[in-house]
Amino acid sequence: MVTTRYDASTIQVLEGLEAVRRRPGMYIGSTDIRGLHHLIYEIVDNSVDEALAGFCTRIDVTIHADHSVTVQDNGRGIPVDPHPRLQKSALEVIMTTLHAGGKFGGGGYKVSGGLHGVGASVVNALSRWLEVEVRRDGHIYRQRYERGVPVTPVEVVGDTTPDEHGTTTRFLPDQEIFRTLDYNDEVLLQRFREIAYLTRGLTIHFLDERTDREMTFYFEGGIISFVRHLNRNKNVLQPQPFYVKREVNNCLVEVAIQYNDGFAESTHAFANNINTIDGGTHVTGFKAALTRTINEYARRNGFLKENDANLSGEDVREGLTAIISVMLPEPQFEGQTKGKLGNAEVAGTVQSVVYESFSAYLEENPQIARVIIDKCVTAARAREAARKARELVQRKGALETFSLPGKLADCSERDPSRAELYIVEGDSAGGSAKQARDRRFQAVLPLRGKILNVEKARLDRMLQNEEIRALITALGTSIGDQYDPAKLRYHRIILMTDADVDGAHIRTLLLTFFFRYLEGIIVDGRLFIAQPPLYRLQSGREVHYVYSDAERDAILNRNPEKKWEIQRYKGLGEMNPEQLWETTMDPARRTLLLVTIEDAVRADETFDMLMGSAVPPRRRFIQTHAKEVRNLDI
Ligand code: 28F
Repeated sequence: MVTTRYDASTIQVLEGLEAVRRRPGMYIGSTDIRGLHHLIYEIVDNSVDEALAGFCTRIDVTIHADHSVTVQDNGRGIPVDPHPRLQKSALEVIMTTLHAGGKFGGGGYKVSGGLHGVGASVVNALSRWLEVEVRRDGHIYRQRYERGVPVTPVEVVGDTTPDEHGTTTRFLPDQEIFRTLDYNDEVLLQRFREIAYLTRGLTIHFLDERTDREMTFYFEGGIISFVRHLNRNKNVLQPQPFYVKREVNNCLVEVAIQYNDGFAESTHAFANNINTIDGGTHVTGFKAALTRTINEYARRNGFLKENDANLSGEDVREGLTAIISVMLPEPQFEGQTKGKLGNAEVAGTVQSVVYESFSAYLEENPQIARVIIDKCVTAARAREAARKARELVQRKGALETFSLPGKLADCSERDPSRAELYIVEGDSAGGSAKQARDRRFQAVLPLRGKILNVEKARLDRMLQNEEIRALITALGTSIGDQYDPAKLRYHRIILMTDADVDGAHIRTLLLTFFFRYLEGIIVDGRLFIAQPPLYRLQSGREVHYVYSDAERDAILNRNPEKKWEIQRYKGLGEMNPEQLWETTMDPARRTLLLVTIEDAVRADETFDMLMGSAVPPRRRFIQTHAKEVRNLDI
């Protein structure tokens, strides 16, 4: 400790640091890569607070080769004046006292990082070393800490000019605490992009000196740009997104809405820049206002007759892309992952802001209102039709599992946890798979040609599609909100399609279908992709099945003297049942790719681009990525 006086505040500081280092998970959630990223988010959030207060326009984040991180902002600079009571610089107090420096009081909002603003002192305690440089009042001040303990006083190290101001913090996470110092650029960039969308006009620049990866985020349009980004591959119903920003009883409400002609809802909600993935009162208020506004407008303007039922929340959110962002001084987060906003008063605030502004928007833009209301009314009709179709189908019991589709070659195993279903593209490959399989625990369902493009078809039409009904019946769980995992007849579902463009296309369609209507199967880790071999190499009696060009070259280079017969497999149908079994279906020798939600989301986006109704990007994708499309690896 630098201070000579060993007073109460010094003891409090040491106890605080000790507590943080003893149980870091209490403060930053974990000490794996997520906790490592939280250190960066905490420091960045302090700069974001400066931006929200209106004093910072740029944040630079740099990852250095030595795994230390620098965050720099051009805000006012952390105050350095001596703390009246503690005889220490305000800077040292803020950097070494837990929960110090809370920026409330001045009417400003404090965004809190994923773990709700534990503050820079926690980062300091968990860093091998940390240095802060403050440019303000014409000077450059600096202080250095090691494991949170000051090892220098706050000292003037130079002069600065009035337009060179702000705070720079550089720190090296302590390897005694963190198992890995290997930051993940993608994850960090995703969070910085989100922050830039949520803080219009703020520039966030990222540089990873380990890879020279550099990226700048700046969105003049803020959350308007955010909804445009989410709709980038879709046909939108409004040329400009709807936007409102209003502060009501100390709660800042900001909402952007832009409908597209699809069926999926894509709403993202934030409270103090935290992505509230489990929703909360701000989302409840938003949904209530949207449903009420659209129903009232539809009735007032003759879209709904007297005795028509109200449009449901689901109807009014079909094709909706929306960003809800609220800022409040004392946010309460609930749930295991703290992803849900609990403040009760926010529901009413958001509801009134959205109801008043969106009603006015529809009144002022009758043509846009007509397009939106028409879509909601059509959705209600389709929902009604789907309900009737489902009842009709269920009355006939066709969707129930007792009448399985003819083409399903079922297995004898009755215990789902030991049974697996191969969904095979094309009847020839299907035939080959039926012969190759082990019928005790492997079922095969051949899917003829391109199953219906689920993106375009509404639920009712999809239910009538033969391929889809066969699949739903074979799985046994029903779909969407009727999905019941307990009825799943196979605990491993394996997509086996050709390695060519068509196969990749079918795989994308199937992944989209599972993602949209059977997400539980992906979340439970039960959806896989079979890996058929790309080549068969033979020299004399020696045979190799290889799964990549690299593997092929490795074998050829290892035996340059040998003469190889190389067969490239274009489709599953080129393999005889024995080969299909030993290379792709035998659990002892096959390779299966587990489908994760990220894969499904990527497939959904790729699918959307390839199959969505917005034409240009699809053409661009195929033209510019033509060679990859063959190996569209979803
Ligand atoms: C790289 C990390 O931490 N930037 C920060 C400021 C600016 C002020 C401030 C911070 C404690 C209780 C006020 C300056 N002048 N970047 C950062 N920039 N903290 S952290 O004040 C904290 C004080 O409230 C600041 C006038 N008011 C506030």
